[in-house]
Amino acid sequence: MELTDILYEKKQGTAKITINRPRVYNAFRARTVREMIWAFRDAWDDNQIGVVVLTGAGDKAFCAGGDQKERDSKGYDGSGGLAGGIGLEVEALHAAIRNIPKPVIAAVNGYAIGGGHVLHVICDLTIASDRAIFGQSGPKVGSYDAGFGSAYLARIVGEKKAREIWYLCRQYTAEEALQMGLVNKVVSHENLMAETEDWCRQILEKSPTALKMLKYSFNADSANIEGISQLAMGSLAMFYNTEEAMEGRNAFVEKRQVNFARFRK
Ligand code: S0N
Repeated sequence: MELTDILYEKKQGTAKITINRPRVYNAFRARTVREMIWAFRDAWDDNQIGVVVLTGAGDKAFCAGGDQKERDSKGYDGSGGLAGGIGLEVEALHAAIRNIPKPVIAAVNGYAIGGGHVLHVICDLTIASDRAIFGQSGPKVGSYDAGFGSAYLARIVGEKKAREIWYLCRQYTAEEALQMGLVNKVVSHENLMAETEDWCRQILEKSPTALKMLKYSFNADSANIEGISQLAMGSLAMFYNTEEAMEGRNAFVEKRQVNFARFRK
């Protein structure tokens, strides 16, 4: 597959996927998601690969979620409606990260916001730069991930904190994320990749079958969220086709204050 939106490299047992759209803080569009799915499947099939690293290009962002400039009332690729869903294959991407039988490490090098935050939440492990910033922004821009983005997040940080994260759309420092158990380790920005490589080395020394079975076991307990996610993405496709959702998206793109007051009925 020709790759325009991600970088993909394989070295000494590690596959590294870098979202490469730094001008939009590595926000993803339909093509970006398709390329990431392809890369995860390639790493899945490659017996030389024992661990996958997901990161973002540049030093500003890991990923800022769905590209709001590519989104309209018909979703992210104009296909819209029930058949086209939201126009992003995010459920397939989430499934690839969860189901690849190898550990996936998010190396968070900056903003992890919205759908970008959900990506690191789903990864097995997260190592954060001390400049990383975490948060959900869906209710600000007329969107939500009511599947893994909320239900699985609550398992990690607890119900109260997960509700705070989504309802207030605050941003959290790497240290705050560490305190709430949202990341495994915080390191200086300069050491992010060296630390991540060290974790990869330690993983690669371990039994691949044991790691695979452990991952399946961890996943089994939250597997029901996949069904919730289907409902969530189905409802999101319908929600995108409303004035309320477009108000959120338009306010972000037009760089103005959002006004949802008229939708409180
Ligand atoms: C990341 C933020 C907080 C950074 O703020 P800052 O430092 O003030 O920089 P900006 O000037 O805002 O941004 C720099 C440039 O990057 C562009 N940009 C940033 N994010 C996006 C984006 N998501 N889409 C398109 N462009 C983006 C800016 O426009 C700017 O470029 P210029 O100067 O040329 O205009 C801040 O940028 C921010 O809040 N970004 C938006 C984050 C966001 O709302 N993401 C989507 C959130 N959606 C959800 O949470 C929905 C749930 C979900 O997870 C999901 C589920 C399924 C499918 C999709 C999604 C999804 O993520 O939408």
